Amino acid sequence: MVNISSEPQGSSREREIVAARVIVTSPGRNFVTLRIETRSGVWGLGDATLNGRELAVAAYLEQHVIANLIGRDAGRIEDTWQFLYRGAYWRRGPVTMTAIAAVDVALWDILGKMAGLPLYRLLGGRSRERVLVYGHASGRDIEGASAEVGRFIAEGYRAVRAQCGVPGLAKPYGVSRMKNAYEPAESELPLETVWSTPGYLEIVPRLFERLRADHGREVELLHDAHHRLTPIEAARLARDLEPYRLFWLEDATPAENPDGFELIRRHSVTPLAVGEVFNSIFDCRALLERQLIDYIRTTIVHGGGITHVRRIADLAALHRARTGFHGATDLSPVTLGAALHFDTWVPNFGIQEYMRHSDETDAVFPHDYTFRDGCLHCGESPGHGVGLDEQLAARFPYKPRQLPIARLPDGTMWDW
Ligand code: EZ4
Ligand code: CO
Repeated sequence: MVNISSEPQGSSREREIVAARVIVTSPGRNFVTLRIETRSGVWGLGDATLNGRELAVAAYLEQHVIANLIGRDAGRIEDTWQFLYRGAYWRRGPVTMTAIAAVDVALWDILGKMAGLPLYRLLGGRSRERVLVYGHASGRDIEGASAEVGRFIAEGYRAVRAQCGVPGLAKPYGVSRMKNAYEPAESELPLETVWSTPGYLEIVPRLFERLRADHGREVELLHDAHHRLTPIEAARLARDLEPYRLFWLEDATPAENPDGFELIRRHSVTPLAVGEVFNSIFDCRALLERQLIDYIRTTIVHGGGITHVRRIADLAALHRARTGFHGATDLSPVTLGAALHFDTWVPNFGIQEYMRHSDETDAVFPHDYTFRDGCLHCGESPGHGVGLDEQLAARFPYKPRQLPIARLPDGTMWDW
């Protein structure tokens, strides 16, 4: 064995993983966090939250992963990733890749703390001064949505996602009922919502026409169709939205079949974003290689961690696609912190989604990132800069919650 005790990041004995555990907490919504500890006492955190399926990932980690981590060198991040991915034989899938991501991010956090460096510096240093984010505005009607977009602009946002109610539909995706942020996983069993496409295709172009009239051309506007449209319907919407110059149209149609995006592309130049439900580079590959999308949304927590998502970002860069990480509130502050370091480094950054976490969530996960002038700024503390107050976390026990489902008016199961 080579003597590596003089390595700046501690000796291999100091880096040995001696403990790992899963913390489940629900400060307003459920979060699963993995905490890995080394012999030196340095510890790291990784997010393992998979909305509506949280305990599957917790069990995957507790029952099948943690015992494999004990005794390993925390500095061998790549080897640990390959061990968990290749070694398990059963590859990919949201549960597996979220569990791997939790380990990966916790190890990067440990590496940063041992090196005394913020994560973005480990990745290769700063590529930009700030991280452009977009917020979520919604309203029951066009009027309300436009007022809400105005409030975001007044708060300094330069990019806003806008959703509005559809006449005749009680609960369309993305429209909050109260003033508080939109939180879809709000019932123990899935809430049944009704979906109908024709009214939606009518109102969305009128919403954006109004938003441009009210708020001008400068603000970046985004929209999420949340997998509700068939490819030809998505093509129509993308074409109808062209005059309003969207930053992107998200999840225009389900992406299992990349040919759907080919069809949209043939008809429209509205930029397309997709990938928040992807979990590996293989989900992204055809869409990127065939230049069918402009922004890739696959994020650290569901895409196997930093080690894997940076490969996705590199593949995207080959095809001039940029990152636009998912950042809804079901991605914990640990993921947001790690994402902001990634966003600060990655050369082909596009935008970062940002839905503010609740005050309870922020208290349970103290962090050093800050919001200023429509942008987020990662902190300078070592690692990803997000902690966990376990005593406080224990005061918020897990609550079973599932995402809603959507059916057509005749009862046919549809994509939510
Ligand atoms: O529905 O994160 O762009 N953001 C979204 C989110 C997702 C939730 C699912 O867990 O589409 O609101
Ligand atoms: Co989305």
